[in-house]
Amino acid sequence: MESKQVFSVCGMCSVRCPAAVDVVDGRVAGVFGNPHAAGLKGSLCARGAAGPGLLYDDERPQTPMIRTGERGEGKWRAATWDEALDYVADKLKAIRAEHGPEALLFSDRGGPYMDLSKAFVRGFGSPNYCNHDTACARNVQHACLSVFGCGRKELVYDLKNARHVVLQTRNILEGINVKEVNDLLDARDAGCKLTVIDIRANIPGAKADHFFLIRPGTDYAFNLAVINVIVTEKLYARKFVKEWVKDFDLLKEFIAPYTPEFAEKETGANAEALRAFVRQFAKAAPSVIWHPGWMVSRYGDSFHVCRTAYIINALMGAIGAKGGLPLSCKAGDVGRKGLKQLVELFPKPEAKRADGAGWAEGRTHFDAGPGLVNLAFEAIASEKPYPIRAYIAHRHDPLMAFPDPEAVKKLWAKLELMVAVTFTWSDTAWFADVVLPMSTYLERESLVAGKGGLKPQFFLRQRAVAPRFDTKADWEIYAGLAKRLGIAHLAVDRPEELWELQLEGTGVSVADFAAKGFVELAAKPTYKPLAFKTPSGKIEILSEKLDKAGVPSLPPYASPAKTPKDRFRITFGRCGVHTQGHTVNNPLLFELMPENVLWLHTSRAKALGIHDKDLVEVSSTRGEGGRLRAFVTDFIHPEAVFMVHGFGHTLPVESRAKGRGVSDNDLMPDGLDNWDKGGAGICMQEHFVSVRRVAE
Ligand SMILES: Nc1nc2c(c(=O)[nH]1)N[C@H]1C(S)=C(S)[C@@H](COP(=O)(O)OP(=O)(O)OC[C@H]3O[C@@H](n4cnc5c(=O)[nH]c(N)nc54)[C@H](O)[C@@H]3O)O[C@H]1N2
Ligand SMILES: Nc1nc2c(c(=O)[nH]1)N[C@H]1C(S)=C(S)[C@@H](COP(=O)(O)OP(=O)(O)OC[C@H]3O[C@@H](n4cnc5c(=O)[nH]c(N)nc54)[C@H](O)[C@@H]3O)O[C@H]1N2
Ligand code: SF4
Ligand SMILES: [Mo]
Repeated sequence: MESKQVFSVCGMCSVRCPAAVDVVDGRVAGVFGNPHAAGLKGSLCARGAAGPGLLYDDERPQTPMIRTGERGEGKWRAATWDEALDYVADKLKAIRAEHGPEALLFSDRGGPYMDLSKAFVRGFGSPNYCNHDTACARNVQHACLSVFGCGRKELVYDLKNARHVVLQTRNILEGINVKEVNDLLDARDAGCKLTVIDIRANIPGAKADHFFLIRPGTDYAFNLAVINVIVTEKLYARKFVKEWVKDFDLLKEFIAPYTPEFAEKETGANAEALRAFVRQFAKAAPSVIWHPGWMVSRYGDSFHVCRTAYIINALMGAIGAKGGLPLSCKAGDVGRKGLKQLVELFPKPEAKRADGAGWAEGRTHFDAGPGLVNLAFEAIASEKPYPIRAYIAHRHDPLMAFPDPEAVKKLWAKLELMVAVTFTWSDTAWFADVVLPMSTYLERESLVAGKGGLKPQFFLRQRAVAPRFDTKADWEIYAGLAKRLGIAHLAVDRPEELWELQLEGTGVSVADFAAKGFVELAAKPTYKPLAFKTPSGKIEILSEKLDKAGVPSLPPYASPAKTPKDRFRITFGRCGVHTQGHTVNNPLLFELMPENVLWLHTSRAKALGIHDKDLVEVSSTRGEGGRLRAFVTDFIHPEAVFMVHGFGHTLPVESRAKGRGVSDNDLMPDGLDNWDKGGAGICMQEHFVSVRRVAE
């Protein structure tokens, strides 16, 4: 028996926890937390442990596939890699010759390895690199940029040292990041208080000191009332505010009408309970964290909910504080040199972004880096500002991640080439012209990645086992295309060529990763001194950039649309044992949770004659929807129904997931058109559904 341990990086969700893989006789025997990564305590989450379920599942694309029938019809022929890469490269060349390189759109899930995708797109000559984030955290990102002048990941959640944590639209024990969960639980053991604001009792809510079950869509009213209490009772960090917060007097004036009594009418949260909570919260300052949220593509004012969350942190003096939100350090902040960015090996493309991010009217305040992919889809259809004819979806499933998949397909109609690079089947891969199957993370190595934080580091994923099928690593796929398209630097034969390029001048060599799988760039945590990249160099409550784009920095509160009497507002979230839609067919995780259920309030269920576990039909205003079991509970707001996202699969190649549960995306007709002009997130919870009991 031959056994070894290989350092990898978990690939079961985008968090990318450091992993260690036990390999026995060439088979993966188990996947664990990297024992050298302190925050993990040796463990991954259930999904991380289910990695072998992905690796040893035969129901994933095993070889390149080229479509033979209509798009989405499911008729394929297997192809060799040479054939498939030639096919894609030839089409790309023809499209580039006719329409210019900007006719390529590329969307990426994002994460620590995006430098490779970005470099490929720029090497091809296109400005149209996008990530998935308008369906996730764009509102948080843009809120952070507007208040502090930096991206959301440049602020660390120092949960381990926190004294009071507030989770608003943040299901930290199910929307998991293992280190964050461990840090929060350690802080709780040391007496840290926890407050949860949600529309239902999620798992953190069940463990909280203060739990506010509020009316869906009223978080902005809640936060304005919190600021009102902080200001009127002078609970803010006076010295910090004086030194760092610009426009405090205007904020003071603005929040005057938004008393806790006002908020109680909107949110349903008891005014005195809110006051008591805010007083306790302020006592723990500056070691407090008001989490600005993660998946907040929910409402027309979610951007402002995130902005007020950040403003509350600033008023508490938590920005930069231990146990609050200290500034993340990069290599340069601890006297080291950062990784060489592959994308910077190529010149910046001449054409402007097709989605208008950063330049078009009303879009000047948006971060041009990863753009706005749904608006790029609109550009495919409108051909404005120019035609887009090729689309590569890399590790991205827009047909499961955006509302109204049929509407998304229509926007894609003018594409002459559509490619999916993926390791499982997905609705998007099924609709593509070419599927390029990527090896699972256990069968591939990846670029060196950098991670900021209090102790910045570089980490490296090694291949644990050989690919089971005819699949390739991402660097191999893009090297294959780069060779055919004449993109220098990426046309490599070995991963070491890229690693050495990335590590040049950093003082770190590939061999340095052998000991632990990562290399720490600093021995101790560094709490960086404050500095903000806003125009004033301060924390800005009023943003000139927003103003110029016609977005008010402090809009008056507007009550959410009334839920029609016989309908419910659709709400959704995660569960601990699945990642989005792509683990439902994983045999191990499917066994733990094969389908989703529909949460609805006892009083509403009674009126509809629905009992717990009854089969019900949920339908959108346009009539789409499906059937699932009811979960009748007192612990959800009566106006809402809730379901876990990612179910309702229909593909014949996913025998387990097929036909189980309902997809929330199908309940959001024309949902792509409704996006937040301030933060660019899609407003996915601005839809109403009806529910009825059906016969078994
Ligand atoms: N209605 C509704 N829509 C939502 C959400 C919701 O809750 N409700 N959640 C939103 C959120 S928070 C997000 S982040 C998005 C997520 O949606 P997406 O951005 O599409 O991301 P994933 O579902 O994580 O992965 C997409 C595809 O990439 C494949 N994949 C995963 N990992 C890898 C990899 O390492 N390599 C390769 N090549 N392929 C990989 C998966 O098999 C899957 O098919 O959806 C958003 N959309
Ligand atoms: N297990 C697991 N972990 C994951 C993921 C996964 O798929 N599975 N995905 C990862 C990704 S990509 C992301 S973005 C994060 C997501 O992490 P989170 O954003 O924390 O997760 P969610 O469960 O989508 O939503 C958080 C909470 O918002 C609540 N909510 C809904 N509407 C409202 C409202 O109007 N007001 C308030 N206050 N609350 C509301 C929901 O009930 C839910 O409890 O998780 C990451 N980690
Ligand atoms: S949170 Fe879980 S699934 Fe995500 S990377 Fe970490 S261990 Fe893997
Ligand atoms: Mo997300």
